[in-house]
Amino acid sequence: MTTGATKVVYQRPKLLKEAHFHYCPGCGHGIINRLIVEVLEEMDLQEDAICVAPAGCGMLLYNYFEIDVLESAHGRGAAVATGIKRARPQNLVFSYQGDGDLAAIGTAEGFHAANRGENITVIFVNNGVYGMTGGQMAPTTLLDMVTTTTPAGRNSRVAGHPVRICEVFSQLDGATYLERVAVNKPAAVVKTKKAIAKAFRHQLDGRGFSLVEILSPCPVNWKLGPLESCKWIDEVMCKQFPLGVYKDSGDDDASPAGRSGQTGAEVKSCS
Ligand SMILES: Cc1ncc(C[n+]2csc(CCOP(=O)(O)OP(=O)(O)O)c2C)c(N)n1
Ligand code: SF4
Ligand SMILES: [Mg+2]
Repeated sequence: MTTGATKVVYQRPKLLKEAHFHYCPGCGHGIINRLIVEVLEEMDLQEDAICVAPAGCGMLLYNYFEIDVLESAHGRGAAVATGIKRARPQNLVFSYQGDGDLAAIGTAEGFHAANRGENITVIFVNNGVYGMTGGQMAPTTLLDMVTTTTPAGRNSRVAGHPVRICEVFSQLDGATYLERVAVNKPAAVVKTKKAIAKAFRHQLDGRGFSLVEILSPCPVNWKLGPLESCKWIDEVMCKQFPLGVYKDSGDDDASPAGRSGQTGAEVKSCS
């Protein structure tokens, strides 16, 4: 759009309410929230989309999204989304979940929704910690990473290894689109938006379970500045969590037989 000599290249998405984000400076949640509503707006899904919000820093989504939002108990997002989608298959239903939410307390719900091939989308925000409750270790916390519950760094002998959700879920025949992206630099943000749009399209086409894992900075709990946090994702986090498409049923038949054997389609490093 052009107004006089001024070309408008960006404006606030209509589906983002006029509210101030409560997120800390440099947090990735705000970027991810904006991308989701941009995609919904561009796909004209305002009336059809239903979001299931988590317990975690993303819990106040109803303050920001101009769509229907339901709050779920901690970790139960994929189960709640399953119920809504089964009752209202005509709607686009997605859960928004942190790594504590999906990969710790909600492991069973997420894993089995993926295994059943529920036709829902999970937006999975991996910031390597329990952000909201003060930066405790999450299943995704890197080895040697200092958190409030691993003050000497995560030690695999007592605290296990970082859980890689895309890799784990890619073993499940019911999961048909899995991609890991990041929001630490402009090109990565563009890719993240494309991945969210692709996941929503996947659901609208009835192709089964889709999940977009997004590496997202939490500067406050990482004890890094916003810029350092973005660099840390590239230099450290991406080594443990390589970006890329882990599964994509593509044009294949979305029947269970057509869903299997598509793992590790296109896995890339960060840069
Ligand atoms: C049943 C239950 N157990 C524990 C909590 C406390 N709690 C709230 S959010 C949270 C962790 C959130 O971490 P994550 O899902 O990674 O989201 P983030 O804040 O990092 O985005 C926990 C343990 C809760 N709300 N409900
Ligand atoms: S604690 Fe971390 S995840 Fe939560 S709002 Fe602050 S920066 Fe974001
Ligand atoms: Mg987290």
